[in-house]
Formats: sequence, structure tokens, C-alpha cells
Amino acid sequence: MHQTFDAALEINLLHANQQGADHNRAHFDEWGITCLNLMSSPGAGKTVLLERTLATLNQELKMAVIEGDMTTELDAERLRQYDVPVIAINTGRSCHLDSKMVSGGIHRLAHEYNPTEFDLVLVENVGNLVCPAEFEVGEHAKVALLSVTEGEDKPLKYPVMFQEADCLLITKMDLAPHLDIDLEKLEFNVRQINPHVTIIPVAAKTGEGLETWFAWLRNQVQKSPTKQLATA
Ligand SMILES: Nc1nc2c(ncn2[C@@H]2O[C@H](COP(=O)(O)OP(=O)(O)O)[C@@H](O)[C@H]2O)c(=O)[nH]1
Ligand SMILES: [Mg+2]
Repeated sequence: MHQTFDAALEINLLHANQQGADHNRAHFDEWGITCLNLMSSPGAGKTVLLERTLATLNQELKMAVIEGDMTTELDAERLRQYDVPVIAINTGRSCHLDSKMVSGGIHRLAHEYNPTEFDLVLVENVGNLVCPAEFEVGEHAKVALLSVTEGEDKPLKYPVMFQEADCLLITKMDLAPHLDIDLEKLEFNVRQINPHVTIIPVAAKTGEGLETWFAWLRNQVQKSPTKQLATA
């Protein structure tokens, strides 16, 4: 009985979140913005990847970041050095961003800037391999990061994140030679869960794979319906 109630509550919660996510996506579409949701366990390398991305693509794309952390603006401060708007959201006790929090973030962005000037909003979700995958925030695509230090079994143990991902970045590839990680096994495990996900091995530290990541990003921006209309 208790379980039935919990399940109903969860369905309502996810339904309300989904409605908020659809609303956020409608705003992004109206403004011609592509939104990507970056998710991983804490420390997989989301912020460093964003630093490299902002530094490299700053001249080419008009970007903004929505930075989710339970507390502090430490990551937001790191990213503000790249001269892009960074909206910091502290989630308090929540282990993920939800669509309502991100709605607050995009309205702050729209209040301070002309939102139609932006091409890309990158959301750094709270570090957690489970919950963020359940809560859409209005993104057009989900990017999961898994570092080589986490082990090849994680896609099997935490399948939702890997099922949902459109792109999976295997991060910290520079460390792979020092570990026992079996990269072929890792890819095999990922494909069991999500046969079609784009897998890109990267090392933000050395630059390995970053051009492939940037190409994937550009392609996502090109796919924006409003951008296609504008360039038609
Ligand atoms: N060796 C190595 N370390 C990295 C790489 N990317 C990130 N790190 C380190 O991993 C730690 C966590 O990175 P961070 O970007 O803060 O992870 P986040 O919690 O996912 O945002 C930091 O000490 C980074 O310097 C990489 O490509 N190679
Ligand atoms: Mg971070």
C-alpha cells in the first residue's frame, strides 16, 4: 500500500517536472538556443571540459552556462573567467537540477541579456550518476561523462544515465595507461545499454578527442530548428 502511494507520488513529480521541461524547451526553441545537459558523477571532469569548451569556441558561438551545485559558486566562478554569462543555481539538499530550477535560471538569463543572441546553453548538472538522468530540464540532448577512473562496470550498474545519453564522453583518457581499465569492455557495456550513443574518448588535460567533441557540439547547434530557418 505504502509502495503504491510512493510510486504515484513519483509519477506525479516526474510528470510535473516534464511539463516544466517542455516549457523551458519551448523558450529555448523560441530564442534559437540549443541546450545541452551535462551529467556525471562528481569529479568526472564536467567543469574542466566546460572550461576548454568556452575557451575554444568563445569566438564562434555565443554561449551561456547554467551551473548546478548543491552549495557554493566555486565552479561558476571558474567559468566566469571565460567572459560568458554563468547562472549559478544552488540546489540545497537536492541531488539534481529540476526543470523549475532551470526555469528560474533561464528567466534570469533572459532578464539580463537578449536571449535571442545566444546559440548554446550548457547546463552542468549536480554531480550524481543517478538522479539527474530522471529529471529533464528542457535540454535538446544529454551528455554523460564517465571517467576512466570509475571502472568499466558503471554503465551496467547505473543504466539510466547511459540509456538516456545522446553522447557519452569517456574522460581523463590520459590516465588510462596507468589503470587497469578495459576500454573495449567499457564500450561493450555501454552498447549493451545504449547501442546508438555517440562515444567520444577525451582528455581535457591533453586535448585528446576535444576536436571530435567540438564537432559534435557544432552539429547539435546546427540542428536547432530556428537556426536552420535563419540560415535558409
Ligand atoms: N588527468 C586528468 N584529470 C582531469 C581531466 N579532466 C578533469 N580532471 C581533474 O579531475 C578533477 C575534477 O574535475 P572537475 O572538472 O572539477 O569535475 P566535475 O566535478 O565533473 O566538474 C580535477 O582535479 C580535474 O583537474 C583530464 O582530462 N585528465
Ligand atoms: Mg563541476
